[in-house]
Amino acid sequence: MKIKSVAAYEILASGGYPTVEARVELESGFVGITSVPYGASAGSHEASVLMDGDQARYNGQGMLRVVKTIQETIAPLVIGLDAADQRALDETMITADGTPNKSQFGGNAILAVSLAAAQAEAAAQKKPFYKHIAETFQTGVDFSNLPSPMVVVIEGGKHADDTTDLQEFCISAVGDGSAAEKVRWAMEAYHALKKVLKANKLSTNVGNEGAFAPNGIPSNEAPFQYILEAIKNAGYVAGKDLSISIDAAASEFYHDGKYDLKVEGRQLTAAELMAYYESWLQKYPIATIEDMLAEDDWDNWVMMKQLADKYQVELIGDDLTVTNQERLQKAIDLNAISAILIKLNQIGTLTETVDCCMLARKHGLMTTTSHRGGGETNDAAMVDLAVAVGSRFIKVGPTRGERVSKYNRLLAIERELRS
Ligand code: 2PG
Ligand code: MG
Repeated sequence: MKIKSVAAYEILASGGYPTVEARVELESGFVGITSVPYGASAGSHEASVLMDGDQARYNGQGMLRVVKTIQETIAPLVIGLDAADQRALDETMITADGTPNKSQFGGNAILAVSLAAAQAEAAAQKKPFYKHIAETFQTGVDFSNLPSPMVVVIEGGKHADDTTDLQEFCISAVGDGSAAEKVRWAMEAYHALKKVLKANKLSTNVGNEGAFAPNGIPSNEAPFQYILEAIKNAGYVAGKDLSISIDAAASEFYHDGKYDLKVEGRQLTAAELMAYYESWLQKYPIATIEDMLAEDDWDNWVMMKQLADKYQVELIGDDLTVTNQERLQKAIDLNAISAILIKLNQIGTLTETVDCCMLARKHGLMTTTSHRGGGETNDAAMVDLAVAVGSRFIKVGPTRGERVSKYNRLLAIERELRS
């Protein structure tokens, strides 16, 4: 079905700053509407998130330029194209942009149109979005295993003030059960965690992603104890039903060759940091670890992978790999990761995102599809993507509308598939 019109709007994202929404209408009258998120601790190799830079509006973070690019430059390129040929549509935009990181149009502009066109085509074909993605790219996923929740429960780093240097501590459902049951287990443990934090005289205010961001936490290790206690208090078995996942987002505390753990007043070399991590791997039921080292510290990533293998923990690349097939291929060649975080806006088109997931799958790497910490919207396309490519987990915060919309989408997909 041919694209008839493309419109774009400046809307608000969860952080109170703008993002962009695109609306694509097909000649048949079917419509797709999508908004795109962006990161707070974005990797430097990600597709560009173009902002206006006009300090008179939204501290320079307006989206009027992106809206204009979509309406005046991208729309004429794609109007008349067949929305069923997603690959050709995305390639048209990539080629016209012509830069390695989509900085001409903005990755946010291109992704908004890419996803809105895909949603319009799914509507035209009267298919749920995950099925449309799976069929368009022949992912071969049969939906018998839906992604499990990886719920961010404590956040620090760039997502909150005066708390852990590590960015995220998550509760991941690893036991057998339906998606609805797993969401419930993880959320019950999250609520139990509130009591544990209070008992330890820590604040239960929340950070960017709706997870607890306890000020004055004594160390980067303390959350493990609190989470273990919470899992137990909620009536679950750590390591069997629920496990711990962490995302260090280590690029954010890497300065001049050292890893600066402010909360502990220590500056560590990569080797010292990995020895510290190993003490955690020995003690705690950890399922996955992410971005434990900086985004270009490749040699140490290789060492970290050996450590992860020793303790049978999945090592996820995020800022390292940025949903980019070239960086993923390098990580595979070096044996630097066993898993990859997937974020649509890191690369900027649906086609490249699915291709990256398929490359990971071909090499036996699991995928975890993720929300963003800077600005999210209620758009839940990331969940349909996760289902379509067979991601093991979706990583999303536990509270606030733009986070629970993702879990609610997962529940809706499960209801539809199992009814
Ligand atoms: C991450 C993400 C999501 P941000 O590092 O995995 O939690 O954070 O979107 O800020 O990059
Ligand atoms: Mg990360």
